[in-house]
Amino acid sequence: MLMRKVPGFVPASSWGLRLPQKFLFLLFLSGLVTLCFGALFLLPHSSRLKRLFLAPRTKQPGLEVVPDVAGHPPVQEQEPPPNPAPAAPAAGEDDPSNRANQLRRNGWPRRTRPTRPREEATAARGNSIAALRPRERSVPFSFDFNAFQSRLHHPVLGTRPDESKEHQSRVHAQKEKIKEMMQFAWQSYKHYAMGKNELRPLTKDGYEGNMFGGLSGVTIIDSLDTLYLMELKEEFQEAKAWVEESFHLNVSGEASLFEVNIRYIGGLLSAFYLTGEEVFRIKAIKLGQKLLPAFNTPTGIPKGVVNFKSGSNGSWGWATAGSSSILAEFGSLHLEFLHLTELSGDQVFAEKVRNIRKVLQKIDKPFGLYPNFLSPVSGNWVQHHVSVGGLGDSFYEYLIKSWLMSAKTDMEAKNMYYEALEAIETYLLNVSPGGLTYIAEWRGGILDHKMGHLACFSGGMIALGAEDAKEEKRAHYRELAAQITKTCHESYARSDTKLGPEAFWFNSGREAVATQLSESYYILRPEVVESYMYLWRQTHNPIYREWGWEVVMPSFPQALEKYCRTEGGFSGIQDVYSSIPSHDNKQQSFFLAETLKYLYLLFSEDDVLSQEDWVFNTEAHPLPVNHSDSSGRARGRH
Ligand code: DMJ
Repeated sequence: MLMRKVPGFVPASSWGLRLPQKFLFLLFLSGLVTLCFGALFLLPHSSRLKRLFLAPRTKQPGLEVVPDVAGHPPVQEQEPPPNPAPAAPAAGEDDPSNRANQLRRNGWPRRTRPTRPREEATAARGNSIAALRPRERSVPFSFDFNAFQSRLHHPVLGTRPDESKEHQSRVHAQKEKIKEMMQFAWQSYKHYAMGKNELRPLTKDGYEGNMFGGLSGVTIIDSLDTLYLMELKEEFQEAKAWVEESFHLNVSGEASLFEVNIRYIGGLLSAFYLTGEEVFRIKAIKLGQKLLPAFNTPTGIPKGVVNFKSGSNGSWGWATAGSSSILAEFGSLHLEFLHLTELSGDQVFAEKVRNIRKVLQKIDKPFGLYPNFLSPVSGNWVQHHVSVGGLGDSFYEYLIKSWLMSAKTDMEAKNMYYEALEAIETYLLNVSPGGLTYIAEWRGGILDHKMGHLACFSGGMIALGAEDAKEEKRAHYRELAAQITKTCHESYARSDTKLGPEAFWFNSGREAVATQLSESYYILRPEVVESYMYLWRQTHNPIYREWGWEVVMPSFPQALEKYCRTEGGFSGIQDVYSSIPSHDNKQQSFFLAETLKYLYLLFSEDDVLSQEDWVFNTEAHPLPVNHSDSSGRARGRH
């Protein structure tokens, strides 16, 4: 059909549009498309959309952190952490005077001075500060180290004994042996792995692991105070030089809040309190600041993983499918964070951990027990699994130590500790048919009759807290501490190597032994000798020194010296019931921080790192008690 041209008439398109209309429509459409793309890329919080539209979901390798040392199960693949939500304001956050009062009430009065210029603070102490990178130097606050030292009741390393007599004593030889082991562990690490996180003694190299967000040298930081304590001066200087020159904080990986806190921050704080070297104080504070994004949750209960680059946080995939924070992790920050506030003048650290307490105080506790999994979003328990071993352990430890570190003024911590202990005794404590006392694990009312190696610290903890319990409970707690420690000793004594398994059971006629190979390994853990040390200091019963020596090398060499010492350093073993050692090729940093330190202290006088002046964090780093009196009695060497 012929279409007649009519003037002024524009043929209609198939949609019935004329040309100008079509043009306008296309203009509108292209504007819309541009707007949508702009929104996709520019609007905040668009990462989920981007992921959804632009790429298939990929694995986040960095989030697969395996905190094997804390006895946690292996980590599953993680969801990327959600965008940080604002932290709930801590009590009195908006009112500074309120804040100071709260701190005082919690037994931690501020002894801070007005902010001084950086140069002055720098001049105040040594040359170490010069080695810091410019960005790491800016902590505008100083701490009066001399005043702190004068408040100690004992010289840090004790009163020097009469050397002529001391040298002949057996105890002196035992101490020297442990010192030699430390020297060997340090030299091996230095030789094969200096600067790496830990040593692999069989392959004679180092490895970084994936718990520390790209931070290096955890063995060095963990060793500083042990080297200082043992007066290994040259080695201490090597470690310090590394911290000054090579310990960089500008890293950008994903880290475990708990592990960085107990090992790095704890190690640096102790090194500062022992030496007064500014480099340790400043690096501890800077690192503390890097951990703060973990607390950006609706409740202020921190998540377990912090991303140093983006400042986002996340939970462990294995912790109830990524929905929980772990009691032992968020419950083991209090000691270090109070000291970060003390040394920085910045209240933020203390406020974060006070808020954790507040949440825990408010929440209902099943039968007075604290389950191991808590949602940082809702502030509710996620699962009713209770344990004094892995996942729960150092939460209880930090309650009694907060009380002690506050010079016995933090009543809240004291009450929480004794109430928790009472509930543990009622629901978890058991005695085996063979008469061994143990603390079982509780799953919503059902008991697993097993104790982990990690739970063996509890003998020492209960001994440490016995003195401040109600009068009528003191003797009972002392006895309980002794019984639990005896059980843990049995778990060592019943193995071929005289070293204890990772977990041991009390069922089907078996007592204090592992029931499968997967629980039979020993990774140089400290908890059993830690308890020997506390029990020795409380009772002076020689059995604890005997048991401690059995771990090193009893009459015929066994245990650490025979089974764990290799040409390239100390190694864990796969099976404590086999006298042909199969090594795991790891010299854990806590072996130098804790196991060797507690052994050394077991054979030292009580005034060496005296319990009157110091508490040990859960990685055995000594932190000072907050003596508020200025009438220090410390004399002699420091
Ligand atoms: C250490 O890192 C700490 O003692 C922590 O509290 C638990 N586990 C290891 C040692 O076994």
